[in-house]
Amino acid sequence: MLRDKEKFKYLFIDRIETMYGISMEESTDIEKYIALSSLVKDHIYRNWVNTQKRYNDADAKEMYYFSIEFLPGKQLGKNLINLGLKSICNKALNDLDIKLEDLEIIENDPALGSGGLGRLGSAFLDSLAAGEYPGNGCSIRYKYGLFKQKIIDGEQVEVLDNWLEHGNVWEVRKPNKAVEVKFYGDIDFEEIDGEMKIDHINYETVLAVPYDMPVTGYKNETVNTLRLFNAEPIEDIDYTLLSGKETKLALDYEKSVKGISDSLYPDDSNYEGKILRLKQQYFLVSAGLQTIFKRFINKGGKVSDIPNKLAIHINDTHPSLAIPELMRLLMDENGLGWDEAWSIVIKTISYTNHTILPEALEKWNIGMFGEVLPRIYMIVEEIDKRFKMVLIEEYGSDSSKVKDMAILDEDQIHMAHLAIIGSYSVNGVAAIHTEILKTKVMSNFYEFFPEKFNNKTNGITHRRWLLKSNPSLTKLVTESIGDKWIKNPEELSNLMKFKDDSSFKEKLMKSKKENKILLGNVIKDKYGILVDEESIFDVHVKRMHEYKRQLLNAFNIMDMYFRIKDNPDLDVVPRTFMFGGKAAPGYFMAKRVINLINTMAEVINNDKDIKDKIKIIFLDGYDVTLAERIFPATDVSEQISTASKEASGTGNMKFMLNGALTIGTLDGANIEIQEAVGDDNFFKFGLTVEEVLKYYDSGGYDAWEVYNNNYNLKRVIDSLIDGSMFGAKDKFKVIYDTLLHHNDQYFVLEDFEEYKRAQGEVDKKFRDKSAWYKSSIINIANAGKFSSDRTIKEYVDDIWNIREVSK
Ligand code: 26W
Repeated sequence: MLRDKEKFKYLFIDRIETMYGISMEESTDIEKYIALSSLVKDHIYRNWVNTQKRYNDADAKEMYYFSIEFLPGKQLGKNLINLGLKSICNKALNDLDIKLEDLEIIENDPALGSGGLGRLGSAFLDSLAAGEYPGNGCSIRYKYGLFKQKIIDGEQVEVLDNWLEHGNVWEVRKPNKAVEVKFYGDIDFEEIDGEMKIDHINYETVLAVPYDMPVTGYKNETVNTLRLFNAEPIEDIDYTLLSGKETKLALDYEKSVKGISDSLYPDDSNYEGKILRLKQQYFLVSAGLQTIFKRFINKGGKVSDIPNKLAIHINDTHPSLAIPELMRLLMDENGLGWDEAWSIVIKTISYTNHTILPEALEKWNIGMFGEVLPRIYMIVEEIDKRFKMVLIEEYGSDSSKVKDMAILDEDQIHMAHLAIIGSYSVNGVAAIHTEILKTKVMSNFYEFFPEKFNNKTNGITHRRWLLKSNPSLTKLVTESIGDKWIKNPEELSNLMKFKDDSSFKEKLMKSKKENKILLGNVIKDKYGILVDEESIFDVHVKRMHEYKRQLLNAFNIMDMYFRIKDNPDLDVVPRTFMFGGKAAPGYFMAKRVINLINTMAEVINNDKDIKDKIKIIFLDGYDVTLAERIFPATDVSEQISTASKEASGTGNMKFMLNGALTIGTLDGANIEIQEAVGDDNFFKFGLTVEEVLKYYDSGGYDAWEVYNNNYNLKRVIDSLIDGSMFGAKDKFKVIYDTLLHHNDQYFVLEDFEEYKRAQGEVDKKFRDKSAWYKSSIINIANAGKFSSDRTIKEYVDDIWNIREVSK
């Protein structure tokens, strides 16, 4: 149908006419975008129905990936590529004087996530569909995504992200699949012919209405589902019939219900025990499991067969209430006994941990939890009681392990403990991270459940981060090694034969330059700043957090600035330093660092003595779509977290795939990237994980000492308060104090000199284009193993035990 240009043009024009009753010429870009997407959607929906049918016919085991966040990015471009319709669509629209990218801009990024965890979930769904695996996503249809970031007077300002302003053409509402989720109320016990009957009464009901989005596979006819739940009142309320008091009650009810799927919590590393967040988590798991259960039973599934037919994965602890909720469904709604139910749960649910930051680990207050979720609390209490019995059996009642591994301790519910106890698999997201879980953070659990712990190093979908977002490099790679790499990314290793090929290097340099010019145009249009594409594009984009050390990067730039002020003829390769990333609205220090970077940019970008040797840009509103512009244009990828703090990182993999060289600590997946490309092709520096953990365990780090023994560093730190750079005294005193008076928790001062050395090596190597692009080729060639296709294959084989179901 759509594979013929003339047919495509006819159907597109016809769709605008039939959708809006206007001619194509009269239509706006929004109407053109919606018409085009709805045309593509029809194609997808047919495959969607057939895929479901295929899974049913094959009686396939299906996996459901529960995540409080997903970051899918724009869908039109990706779907056109996956359907193999991109070029025909381009040609058809060109004939009609329409530029596809002008329509793609219309689509809003579904910003239903805050960072790495959400984006990883979306990469996994893409790789599951590409692999023809029956794997689906489950989350919340937030009305407002993660806030939009504006920088005003150098400060972050949060703006509501109304991503549904044009609706969401890709979703389909399924009211007939809606289910009820119960909050509050009381639990009633009733003895009926010897059986203890549990009854939940006086509860508040919220209707969970699914909105399904198709997840297309690459050039196969597989279409999986991302199900997003919307919270709605149980029935429409006719206020005209209500008294004053009733009206107030009804208004409160409606408000509290709608609030559940209103907006995503913007914090990505700091747990806040907010009731609404707890209601969101239970809303997600109860709605998700109820709809999955109903479908399973309707298909004739036997409850006892659930572990063989369903795999439920929880993306961090945020959906870990799936464990007690599945127990409730099995016992209260399917009449199973505790042991039978438990044996099903611990063979069905698996868990991934994404962070070791203590402040990110969820611990709900027992009082609040019990009030909001009375029945679930009873079940959690019983799980805790029974596990304590097992531990006492094993270690004796006075063992500290009993308390250390408890789910309920003091007045808190330790969600990570519940997740580990209730899952058959517990994985970290990079080799070093999993080691730290085993030896440090969860060592008691590893000793008790060694068989559950495994590593699954993260990955990225190369289809979005190369094929879609870097067409010039894609063309060069495919011309050189064919296009098998798209379905099998390890094929990229065939590029190694070009690492000393000067004509290939020429072409790669040309592609990089093209992408740098494209990004330069975006920066000129948006900020009016001219960037030199011959300069080193040195990029630091990720959430703002002290452990990610945007501050260390800033200090090195300030030092460079002072050294050029000392000696304006200082021979440095011009650098364009780019920063991007949102700070959680309540994260004061992260916001100070955003302000520092913007204030530095103001001073340095306009300082004549610097003669454009340094340019600093803070790219506001960092999201998936902006990232697609940035990675292809980057020379240096900043992965400089304090060793042991970054569980994996995934931006590091996207930069590598686009031929950027990494300057980084041996932290998270940086270690595996460095192992893959070798010392010569990775600028490593800084304390190792062992050294950092030793300092944390046995102290011995004195920030003042480092400060006092390093003139350049001292000058930089002093400029935070002495006005030498920012005029005003004490402009960044809070940063100064945190480093010196709170002993620099993230070792920014300790790693400064090493980082500076590594940046010196970057400068030196960049001058030798042949050497630089040899390393660039080696990075691209070794990026295949960091595809989420490899990661998903490991999850599928080692954890979920699902099989591909191809046409
Ligand atoms: C309770 C608040 C909260 C919200 C989100 C705490 C923690 C999170 C996420 C787990 C934070 C996150 O996104 N972690 C990142 O996950 C990526 C995917 O595995 C990793 O690559 C990053 O290293 C990790 O920081």
